[in-house]
Amino acid sequence: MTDITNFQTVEVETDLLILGGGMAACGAAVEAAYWAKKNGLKVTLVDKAAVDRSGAVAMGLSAINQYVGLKDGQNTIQDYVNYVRNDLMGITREDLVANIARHVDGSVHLFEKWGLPIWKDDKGAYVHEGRWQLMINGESYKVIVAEAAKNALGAENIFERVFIVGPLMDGDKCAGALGFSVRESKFYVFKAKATLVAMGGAVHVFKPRSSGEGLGRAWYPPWNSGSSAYFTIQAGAEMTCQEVRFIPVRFKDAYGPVGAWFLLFKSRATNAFGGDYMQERKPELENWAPYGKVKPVPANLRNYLMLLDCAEGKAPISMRTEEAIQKIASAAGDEKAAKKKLKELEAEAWEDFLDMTVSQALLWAGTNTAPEQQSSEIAAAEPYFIGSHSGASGAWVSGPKDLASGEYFWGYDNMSTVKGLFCAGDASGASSHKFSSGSHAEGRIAAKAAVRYIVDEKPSPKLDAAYLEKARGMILQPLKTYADNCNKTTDPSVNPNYITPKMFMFRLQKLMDEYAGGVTTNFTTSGPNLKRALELLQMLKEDAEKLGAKDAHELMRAWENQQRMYQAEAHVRSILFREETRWPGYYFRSDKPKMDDANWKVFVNSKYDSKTGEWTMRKVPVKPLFA
Ligand code: SFD
Ligand code: AMP
Repeated sequence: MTDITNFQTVEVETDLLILGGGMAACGAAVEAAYWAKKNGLKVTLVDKAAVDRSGAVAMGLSAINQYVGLKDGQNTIQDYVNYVRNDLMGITREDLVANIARHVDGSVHLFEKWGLPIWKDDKGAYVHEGRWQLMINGESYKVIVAEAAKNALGAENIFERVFIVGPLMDGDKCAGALGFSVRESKFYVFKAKATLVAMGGAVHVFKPRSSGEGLGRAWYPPWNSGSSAYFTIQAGAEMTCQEVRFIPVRFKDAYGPVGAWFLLFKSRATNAFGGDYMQERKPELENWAPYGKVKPVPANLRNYLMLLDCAEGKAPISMRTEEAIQKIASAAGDEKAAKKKLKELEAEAWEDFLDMTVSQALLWAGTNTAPEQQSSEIAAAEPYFIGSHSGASGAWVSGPKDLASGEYFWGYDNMSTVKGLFCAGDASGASSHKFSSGSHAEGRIAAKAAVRYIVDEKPSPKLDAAYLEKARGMILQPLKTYADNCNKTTDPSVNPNYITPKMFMFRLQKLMDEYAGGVTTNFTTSGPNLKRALELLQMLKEDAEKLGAKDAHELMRAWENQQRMYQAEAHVRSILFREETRWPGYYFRSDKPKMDDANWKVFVNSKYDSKTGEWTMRKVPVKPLFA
């Protein structure tokens, strides 16, 4: 049990505060260090874990999913913008996507320079998985990217294993962040002139498919708990696309990636009767025109066609690995060449998982799955909030001066609507398909702008001692609640005076699953269900004050789940506000089953007022950058 009276308050003063240590934060660190040196500024980075292996890339990756190839003339920025616009069913901030697209190759070239092995063909050209994706030997991807960030900032400016709870406000400006160590009894106050939020997306807001011991097994990392969303929501930043969740189709139960199979190996997925849903259900795509007719078919529509098969009793769905491997091998030439190619493909298939989803390789081994001999089951995962992949949720940020205007521009790239608060990676919204490389590039963009903001505006945040004391009390309260009550029952995990973080999480997940379109309802919801979800969320919010935590680790869990709860509320309110179904395959509103371009080809933005607890919602027009 942790005694809160022993908690020391540590104050750290800095110029630029980078929150998170993932892809966007590491990009930010490298860029900020360069500009900070020129301007004599201090940069501090805070990660809840260890930067070497934190965030979504902790296990490594087997592909870099965004590479535009501008130098070689492979593609144009407009090509990438078109791809993202189509994949998001028309709803995207093209200025933000273009800004990342014009910088992303630079990040990829840096990765290679720092030692990341990118596959090359006989002529020395990058091996593409698909049009935008490069194959890598990425087991140590994060370690390599982290090393550069750490070298740039210096160990003395990096705080690891410090969990950030929320913003430190100076009136309506962001003046830093508040958090605590998950190893020592320390409460942290980070005072900063500018703050860059890059604490990833949100996992485990919905009930996962995994249960029991496997509960933590998810596609995206369960330790990304909605800290970015909570931070920006509480700071009063306008949020966008909170309805645009992502549901990835993955190899079932261990969440192995499908990209290499579909794109590199050109595999098909078929239903239990051998039918190819992408072919058999093509006419359905007409209902979602013009996006249903584009190539590639948007990710949510690919999901949707598969889910229609499942709803008709045609599951399980299988990736036809054996068919794809045999086809490529036999095209290699005579029997000897085919055999050699088969061995090569077998190795590549296993490596694809070993590079980024080791547990999928273990599951294949444990189930005697030889991909060259038999197909393997795939399924839609549970919903995730991830603005950097094929979802779009995040803060509403300013675009760059040369590409953005009107409602899309207010001075500094990637600054949210709160002064001094910048966002990148999963934390910034409406600019999907940045993935690992684009998140790194966006971190660089945001950090450069944040330094410029500090130099131009010379902010001098003021802190109020009473405000800090109150915030400290609130953040540490779960420890006190537990300590005061844990001896009142024989089993401390069951106690009428507090709720444990895990039980709280189960309650959140159950209501989101059943009312907000989780796995149980085949991703279907409706107005009445969403209203019920809001009622239950309100009661959960009241009970959040009764969270109990036995130690610093549980204190982190307590706050992670409160962060998830706010992400959940933003999501439910946004789906309810958008009176149409635009992304079937991600979610379906049964009471508004059609897409309505006339009224809803707009962004749904939301804003929370932490003083009144009120949310406001509004539509913002989608303005194309390219015709
Ligand atoms: O194909 C706090 N991603 C893929 N990207 C690719 O480019 N190629 C792939 O092959 C990809 N695939 C993939 C991917 C992710 C995962 C999990 C798998 C497979 C299995 C996506 C990218 O990884 C993703 O887009 C970026 O990493 C996003 O970057 P960023 O910086 O927004 O998030 P992060 O890297 O997860 O970092 C978050 C950081 O925040 C810290 N943090 N720190 C302090 N206080 C708190 N409260 C905090 N909460 C979180 C984290 O520790 C971390 O450092 S494929 O299969 O899709
Ligand atoms: P994934 O492994 O599913 O995350 O996919 C990696 C990349 O390939 C992402 O950019 C996906 O959008 C893309 N992708 C995956 N499957 C397909 C597909 N069937 N058609 C087009 N693009 C795909």
